[in-house]
Amino acid sequence: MRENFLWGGAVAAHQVEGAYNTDGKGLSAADVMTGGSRQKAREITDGILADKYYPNHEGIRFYEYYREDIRLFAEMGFRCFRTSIAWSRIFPQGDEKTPNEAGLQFYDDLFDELHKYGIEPIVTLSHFEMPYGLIKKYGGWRSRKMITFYTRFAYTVMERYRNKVTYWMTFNEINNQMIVSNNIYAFTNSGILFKENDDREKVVYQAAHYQFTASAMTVKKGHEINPDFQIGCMIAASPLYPYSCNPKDILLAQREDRKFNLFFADVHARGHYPSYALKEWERRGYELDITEADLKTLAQGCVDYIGFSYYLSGVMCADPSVEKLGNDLAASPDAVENPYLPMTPWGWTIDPEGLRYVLNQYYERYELPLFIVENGFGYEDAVDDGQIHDNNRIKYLDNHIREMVKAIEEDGVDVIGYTVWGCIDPVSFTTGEMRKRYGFIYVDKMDDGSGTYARSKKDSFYWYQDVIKKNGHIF
Ligand code: BGP
Repeated sequence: MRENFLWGGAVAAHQVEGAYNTDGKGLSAADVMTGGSRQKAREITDGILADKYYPNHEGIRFYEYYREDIRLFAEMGFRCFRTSIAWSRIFPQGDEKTPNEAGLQFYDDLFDELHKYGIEPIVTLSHFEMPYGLIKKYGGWRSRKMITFYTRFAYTVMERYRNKVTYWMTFNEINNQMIVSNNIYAFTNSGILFKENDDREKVVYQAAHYQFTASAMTVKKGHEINPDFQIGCMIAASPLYPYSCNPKDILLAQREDRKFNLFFADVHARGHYPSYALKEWERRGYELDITEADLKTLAQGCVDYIGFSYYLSGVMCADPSVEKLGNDLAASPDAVENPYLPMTPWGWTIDPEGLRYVLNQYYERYELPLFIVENGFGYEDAVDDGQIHDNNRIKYLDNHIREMVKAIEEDGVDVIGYTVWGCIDPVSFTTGEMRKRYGFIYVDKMDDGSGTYARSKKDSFYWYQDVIKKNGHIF
């Protein structure tokens, strides 16, 4: 383990801050998404409708409570805290020329508060919360103009916080949008609402190309602003296993793993398109808007590290007689259930060894430092006489940390840090619920927005404090 291993927690601005229209903030993609559940998908509405409930508008009022919350993070011994900068606080509509000073000031105060306790801020630039104005006016990342707006935002905040933030990530879970079976991922990643005649994958590849270009420009400029900056990508790493030793399953799993996971890391890490993707586009007759200048830019902006989230794994099966999952989580239409793994009540497989697997897979492929910037257990906690005994969460995290330590100490993988997702209960991204809780800190807010917003420590709070104290050697 690195001595200065970055133990901490992670959230995103839109899932915690609230204050959705305070101090000049504009609407973001997350502000037009209603509450939902595992059974009922969140709706994306055309602006804000009076009769709908939007859970991100209040978040958990972190905008108001952040000092108190950071004090609790410090008590756990956090060495870092990952959040995002809400783009729409800085450029409320997205296409302004000058930033909103009140928005910039908020993050100055937030980062200062973290540094007061020696907590390193880890910043995601775009985490599912692009300005809604850019979606309405330009169709989001369908438009090349987004490169200009995004880089203006990125350069502004990198200049402003050049001495306060070292670790950056350009786009959260950029590969999610490859799941085109519904609109939520393309909308949250790229502000794209699919039209009836869209070839959805083509639309997504085009948007991703503009994002890769913007990301590479950001990496390059970031290193000019401060050569110490560490700028990474952020991938939702969900390994896809073959269902059997039938070579058809092996090849299918390889193909789908590339498409849904590795393609995105390949471009960020290597600075060019992999041959398998170029062939795929050729076969499909895709002529994307990719210029020579863009390709040069990609080559000049390779990331310093690979940040990734890890929650679950999937299984690919080529045999048509085996029943397919056919749900949104499955990503690929050929995904089937894994008979060896349990699932959370939200249908996410629990696979600690998969974490060791992806750590090895990514390290071997890129030979770059890795940063596990999300891993966590979404579960409905019971409050028992003011106490929250979240043993399931402790078990989940414990098992994952053990596998990470094995990857580091037995396999030689270089890992920078580990931040637990939703270290304080956030609004769930996929469902908009509060009941799907992740935190070490409980927030008294319910799915309908009721509650006092009071914070209390769960049993996992003390457990994680001990993990950090022992630098992960908990066994
Ligand atoms: C990732 C996102 C986070 C987050 C997490 C858990 O996809 O980066 O924003 O919320 O997953 O997902 P959920 O909140 O839907 O349980």
